[in-house]
Amino acid sequence: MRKESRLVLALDETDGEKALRIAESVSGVVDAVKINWPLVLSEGPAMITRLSEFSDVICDFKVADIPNTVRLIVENAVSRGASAVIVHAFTGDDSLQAAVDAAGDAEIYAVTEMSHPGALMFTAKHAEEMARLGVEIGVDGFIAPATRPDRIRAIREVAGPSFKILSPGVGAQGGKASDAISAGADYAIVGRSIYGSDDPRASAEAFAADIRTVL
Ligand code: NUP
Repeated sequence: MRKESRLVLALDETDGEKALRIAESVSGVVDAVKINWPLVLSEGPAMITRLSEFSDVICDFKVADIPNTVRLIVENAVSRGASAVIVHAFTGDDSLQAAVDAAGDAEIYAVTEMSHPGALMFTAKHAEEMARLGVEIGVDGFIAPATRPDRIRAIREVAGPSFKILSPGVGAQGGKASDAISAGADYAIVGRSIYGSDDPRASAEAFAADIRTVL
């Protein structure tokens, strides 16, 4: 995955044509596009392949299942053009291992603590343990919350310098991209504040400019 602007677009726009237009307009500004169930369910998995023509595509499927099902999902996403797949780590070592084995040259990112308030109930309490498991198994990186930069720092401490951290929760959820990067994230993930704005490219450029202030 490219590492220039350190910005990843979360493309949760459910209108396929609009999503493609936005992806095209921000290509070159964002390092990757992350898609999630809203777009895939409304427009079909062919969107993975179509978007992969513009940039690296991260499939945020937050896979949480038994190892065989994890393998089937990751293989399918990668064969359609995904450069990376996001999986949950709470499923344990065998499921996480299955994701890494199935990914081949693609990357696997494991969720640690999520960015929303409810994350404090369960994922936050086990975030460091999940990061340790990811390090042991050899995932490529972690998802950690831009809404709580101190928690990005905690995950970075566990992961060390060689694992990537992608950080959602910027903009609509209240986090700041430059704060996430300063706290140790490699990339900030931004959704609604870019794809929902009147000028997604200008908005992406503004987030990229904010990130540049701390690089
Ligand atoms: O902890 C997480 N928080 C989060 O928001 C893990 C995620 N994968 N996400 C995703 O990032 C979320 O599902 C959405 O696709 C994106 C954030 O979008 P927005 O709040 O910037 O619109």
